[in-house]
Amino acid sequence: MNLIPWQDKPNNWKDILWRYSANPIIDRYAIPSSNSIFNSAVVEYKDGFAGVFRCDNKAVQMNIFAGFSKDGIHWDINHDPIQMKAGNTQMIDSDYKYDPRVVFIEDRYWITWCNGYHGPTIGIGYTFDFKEFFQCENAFLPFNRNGVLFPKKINGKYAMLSRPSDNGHTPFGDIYISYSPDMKYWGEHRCVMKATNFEDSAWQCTKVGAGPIPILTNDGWLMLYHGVINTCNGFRYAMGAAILDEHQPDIVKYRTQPYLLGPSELYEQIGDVPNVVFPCAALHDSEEDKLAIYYGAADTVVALVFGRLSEVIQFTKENSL
Ligand code: BMA
Repeated sequence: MNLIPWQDKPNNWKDILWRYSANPIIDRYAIPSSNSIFNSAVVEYKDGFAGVFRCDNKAVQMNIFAGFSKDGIHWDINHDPIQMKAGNTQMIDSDYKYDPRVVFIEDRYWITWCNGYHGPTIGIGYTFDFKEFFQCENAFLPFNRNGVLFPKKINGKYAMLSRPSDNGHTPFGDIYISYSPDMKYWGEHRCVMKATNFEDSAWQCTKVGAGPIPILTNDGWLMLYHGVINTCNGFRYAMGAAILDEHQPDIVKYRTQPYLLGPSELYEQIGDVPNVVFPCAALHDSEEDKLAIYYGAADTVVALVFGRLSEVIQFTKENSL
């Protein structure tokens, strides 16, 4: 167990989550080619951390890059994008790659991302060492985004959340779950959670999408997710939490009516796409009751926010829709 990034809650702090005081942790120009680095995923790796980063270049082409860190805060991101080799199929086209998630299951690190194959769908790959990467079959038909694997099999099958979408800036979006015996063929698609009615909880009334890898707790799977409202100035992305049944995760036990994190700092409100917080990864330490969430801010930089796992769960139960 590595020491995950951490800062204590500031005195007199009222919210459930508190931001890292030196946010953002990754600058938009952190590698020579980048226009922006955001919506990225990290995991514990060896005696430190590894990650897969979304770096859009200055032609604003989207791709994913491997990176390493000793403390989870200061990152060395490779200057060249990940080159995939053929995994469980022949090489398939990938016009672009973005919004990665990473999870260790059984013997390797699995990566999902939004893969450009006649429009966005969910790409899957794996690595053992963050040096050599293998690309597998796409999980779904286009169009789909926000593919997020569970960290272990459920009822003997791999499980993945996703959000069917359109080819543009989708004005709708609900979270589904699908199962696979082998990481190649996906089925048993079930609806998990829909966007809300405007009157009930407006910040998540346009679309919702899964964020970090779900975390198993005594109450079920903690699923952090983004919710979107369409305002007169465009979409606004905030983060909420839901708790899904451990054995049948299409059952939503609780779901926050208020958001847990909304775009309110300048680096969240100003950037290439204003008013976006977009979580893609979380590190946790159950014994120490610590949670560190990585999120893209304004589609420009990566930032970090902390919380107590127990407080997030209690808040989710007490403020449920
Ligand atoms: C979504 C994706 C995300 C992005 C968000 C806000 O459709 O493109 O990568 O953060 O829009 O622009």
